[in-house]
Formats: sequence, C-alpha cells, structure tokens
Amino acid sequence: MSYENILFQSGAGIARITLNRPDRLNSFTDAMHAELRDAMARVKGDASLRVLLLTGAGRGFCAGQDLSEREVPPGTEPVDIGATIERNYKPLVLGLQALPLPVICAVNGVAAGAGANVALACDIVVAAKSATFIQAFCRIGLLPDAGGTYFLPRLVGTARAMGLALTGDKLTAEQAAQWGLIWRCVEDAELQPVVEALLQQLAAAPTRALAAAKEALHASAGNTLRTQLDVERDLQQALGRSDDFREGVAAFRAKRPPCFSGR
Ligand code: T3D
Repeated sequence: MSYENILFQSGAGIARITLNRPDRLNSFTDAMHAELRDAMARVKGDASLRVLLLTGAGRGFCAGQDLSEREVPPGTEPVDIGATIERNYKPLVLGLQALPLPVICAVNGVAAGAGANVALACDIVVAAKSATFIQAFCRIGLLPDAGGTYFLPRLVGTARAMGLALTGDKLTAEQAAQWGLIWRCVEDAELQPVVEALLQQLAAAPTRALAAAKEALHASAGNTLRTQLDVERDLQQALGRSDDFREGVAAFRAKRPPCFSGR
C-alpha cells in the first residue's frame, strides 16, 4: 500500500510513523486510518523492529477526527460515528497498546480530540513546550473517545479528568507533565534530539523485557494484587529463558555494557 496521509520509515530497529496532513493539523480521515492500520501491521510483522515513533508533520500533532467528514447538511443522515469508532479508533488504540515493543509519541504541537487520546495510548509521551492537549470533544457535542475516558482518570485522577473533559480547556505540555499525563515536556528545540536519543536507547534495549513490562502494566488496571503477582511471575518466567536476560547477567558479571539482541 502506498501512503498519502502518513509517512512511514523503518530501519536500524526503529519504525517511524508521521501523521502527514499538516494543513489540516494532521486530523484523522478514513484514508489516514486505513494507512495507519497498514503501517501498524507492517511494524507488528517485522521482528527486526524494536521501537515505534509516532509524531506529526508541521505545527500540530493531530487535531482529532477531520470534521469535514462529519458535516451533516440538512435533510441528510448523520454519519454513524459508532461505526467509525469501531472501524478506525478502536483498532488504532488497541493496536498501539498491544504492540510488543515500546511506542514513543513525540507531540510536536497541538493534540486535540482523538489526537490527544491516541497520544495517551502510546507508551512514552514526550511533548514540545509549545504543544497543548485539548479534550475538544465537548466543544462539538461529543464525549472523549479513543480511550480518553479510560486513560484520563488513570493518569491524572477523576477530578482533573472531569475538568478536562467537561471544559475542553487547553492543557499546556508543561502542566501535562506536572500532572503526570505525559512522561516529559521539553523545549521545542530539544524535542527532536531528546526523542532521537530515547529511540536509540530503546532500540538497543532488551525488547522482550520492555514488551513484558508494558503488558504487565496494562494488565494491572483491572487486576488484584494477587492476580498481578501471577502476571509478573509468568512473564518473568519467560524472560528468565531469554537471550537478553542471559546477556544482561553476563554483562553485569563481566563489568561490561550489555549487547541486547531483543530476543
Ligand atoms: O467522528 C468520529 O468518528 C468519532 C470520533 C471523534 C474523534 C474526535 O477527535 S472529535 C474532535 C475533533 N476535533 C476537534 O474538534 C478539534 C478541531 N480543531 C480545533 O479546535 C483547532 O483547530 C485546534 C484547537 C486543534 C487548533 O487551533 P489553531 O487555531 O491552532 O488552528 P486552526 O486555525 O483552527 O486550524 C488550522 C487549519 O486546520 C484550519 O484550516 P484553514 O482554516 O487553515 O483552512 C482548520 O480548519 C483545520 N483543522 C483543524 N482541526 C481540524 C481541521 N480541519 C478538519 N478537522 C479538524 N479536526
């Protein structure tokens, strides 16, 4: 499949997806979702990949659903947005969470509506200081989707989640980092080098261990402590048999840096 709405690159263990409709602040269309599904399938199917970057082209990260696809002229039937969520947003959010490698989101500018929540579905979010997060849904008569009602209270607590969802107010990247909504806020000029260093670090990391940590952390939301201890035991048991664990211990014992293969 050739891409017109995203850019996709991969190499040296790193996959990079750039939302690429800058004149529309990279808002999601049906066509962009189809390309994202294709790119995600390529990432999932390529065992050489060890980290994924998601970012946006131009001055914005993503302004959510392209509203030009949602206009309802008088006398016409509204779009069934339950169906588009099922077809587009649900697979994207679940796909990001299920990928067995870390997903870094570099929020280069405004992240609004589903754009904000797709960012929150990623594993590590680094935002430029000028970026903002806007739960814009209430401004157009909708509720936060793309996982917003799941991620927000878990990340920042119910009081702040409610405030964000019910006002649609802009949250600065600095405030988002202070609240624990995202991992880091950096100066605009630092976004690219900081993210690049993180990508290099994670591309050389023990990928299976990172994937297991991601899986366990996601599972914990619905688990008791007892169940979570079982999850940790089972995942750790498998990691105990991995090449990277063997290498990690050998490198520690030999007082040398480890060379992880991701296996
Ligand atoms: O429908 C379903 O399937 C259900 C799922 C829904 C998920 C959702 O995401 S619903 C929420 C949709 N998003 C929004 O409501 C946000 C709309 N955008 C804005 O509120 C503002 O654009 C921003 C606050 C994000 C940024 O403001 P600003 O002033 O920096 O930029 P701007 O001038 O508003 O936008 C620049 C251009 O992008 C502009 O086009 P123009 O005038 O230069 O020709 C604007 O119309 C366009 N644009 C921005 N967001 C969207 C968009 N075009 C289409 N859809 C957008 N969402």
